[in-house]
Amino acid sequence: MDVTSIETAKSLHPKMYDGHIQYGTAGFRTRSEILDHVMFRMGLLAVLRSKSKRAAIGLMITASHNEEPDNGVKLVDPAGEMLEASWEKLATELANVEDAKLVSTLQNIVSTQNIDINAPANVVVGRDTRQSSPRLATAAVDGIKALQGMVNDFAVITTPQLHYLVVCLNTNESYGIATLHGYYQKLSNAFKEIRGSSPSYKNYTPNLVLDGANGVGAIAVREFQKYLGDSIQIELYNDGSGKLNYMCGADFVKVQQTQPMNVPQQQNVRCASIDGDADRVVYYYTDGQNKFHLLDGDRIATLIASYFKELLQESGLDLQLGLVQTAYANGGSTDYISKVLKIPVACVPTGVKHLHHKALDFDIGVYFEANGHGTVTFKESALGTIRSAIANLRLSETARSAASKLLNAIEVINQTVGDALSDVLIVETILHSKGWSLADWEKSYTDLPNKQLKVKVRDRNVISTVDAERKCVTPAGLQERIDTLVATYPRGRSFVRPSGTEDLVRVYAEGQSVSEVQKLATEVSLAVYELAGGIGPIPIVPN
Ligand code: 16G
Ligand code: MG
Repeated sequence: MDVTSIETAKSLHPKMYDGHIQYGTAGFRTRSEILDHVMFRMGLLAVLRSKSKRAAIGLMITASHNEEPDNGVKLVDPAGEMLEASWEKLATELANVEDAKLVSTLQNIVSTQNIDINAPANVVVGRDTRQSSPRLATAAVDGIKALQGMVNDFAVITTPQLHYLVVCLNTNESYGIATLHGYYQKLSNAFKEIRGSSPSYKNYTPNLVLDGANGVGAIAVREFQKYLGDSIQIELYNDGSGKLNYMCGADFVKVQQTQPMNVPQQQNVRCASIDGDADRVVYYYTDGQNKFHLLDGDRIATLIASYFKELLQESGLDLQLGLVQTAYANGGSTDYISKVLKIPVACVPTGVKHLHHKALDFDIGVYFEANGHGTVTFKESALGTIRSAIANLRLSETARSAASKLLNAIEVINQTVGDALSDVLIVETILHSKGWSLADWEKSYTDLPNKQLKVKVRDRNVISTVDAERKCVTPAGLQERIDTLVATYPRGRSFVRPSGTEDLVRVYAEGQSVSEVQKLATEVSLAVYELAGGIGPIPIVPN
């Protein structure tokens, strides 16, 4: 290890912040002004991870849907997955040690992880459009170079594009070409292939209003449109000229259940919102009575799963299809999946890594968080089975054509991580093939009214949960209180969990009517406030 080069670079990125910061569900995420030394150190850690895995590692600078002054960083493992949990601990340790202990901490990681320090390292760097991102990218690059890693800087890209690039580089490009051109081309070619020459069909029209959250996704959408040609026309709002994530974007629309700023309110027009780093998407429309209708991640999951189920049936392929959700999934969707679609459904804790991991258990695993983050994973063996079916001339024309459609749909999907733009293309593909408007799609099941609240407490870690976050075990007595409250509401359900991205506790409630849900959410929030050390104003609906 070249200690002099680390010491020199370190002097440019001294630790100026005394508080403790933690690598959470989506990496480090906090106010951008305290992140310089963290970025530098994550550059160093990415090199060690790359050496240890003998593969390219991704480093993405973004705070996703957070407000513009925040920023963050996450590392992406070789197969496009989130950083392995044991390394999250190393990341937290490295980010918090005093400058004087930086080198010894690195040396410790090298020895405990058996890293060959002379192995090559390749770090793929990307960043979002935040003002602080170029400065923080420089800090990360300084870290990578201080440990003699190779920097593959793609500058401003979406988070899912970074995941895609990492996977391409680590699979000798068998997954796709490791350039942005390769990304756009792979997805758009497959999309156009399935769509064929008739973009309109029954109630489906090839026009989409898209809210780009004033983020990096807006840049990618403009680029995408060039590749998509006439197959679909995307009308872009919040295209980057306004304030990032401010009253717009997928998170705003999902939580507020309302139209984002600047998107014209027109009746029965198909709209979608993506988030600040383009890894989430939700759909919505306003009906003839000016009522707002949200089609969130649960809806997208059921749409995709039902489409795949149909294609599997038509092609006669015996592949196991499964769906993965979190506690936030609407009870209406879970009932529909298990009782109507009859597809196995699993529930895991919040955070993409949990969903992704579970999805890999199935031949075809559809996973989505209600907030619109999700994708589909396919086992290599399943792809082989589908390819053989296409080539098997003894199968009927219908079966082979269904298998082909399945393969094309797979090509449209960015399997490496939830990707708002790829998700838009797959949703558009399915709506087109069914000839559906959003109202047609919405008919499949009814969402139960639901409400989310936030409660500020002294220490959110006093709340601990089990059963995929659906039950809390501490503080004592809280779960009993929740159970008693929930029991008084027909179809009532509620759970609480400490946020992984903000210093607060989240409360979720659902039930049969809006007024009941608001009451339940407020009552549960008060119970948290009382039993988990609430501070600040007492939470009540609306949040
Ligand atoms: C992060 C997660 C997202 C999760 C959210 C929950 C990733 C890449 N992102 O954004 O999946 O829904 O955190 O936030 O894992 P919360 O813990 O603050 O509710
Ligand atoms: Mg995001």
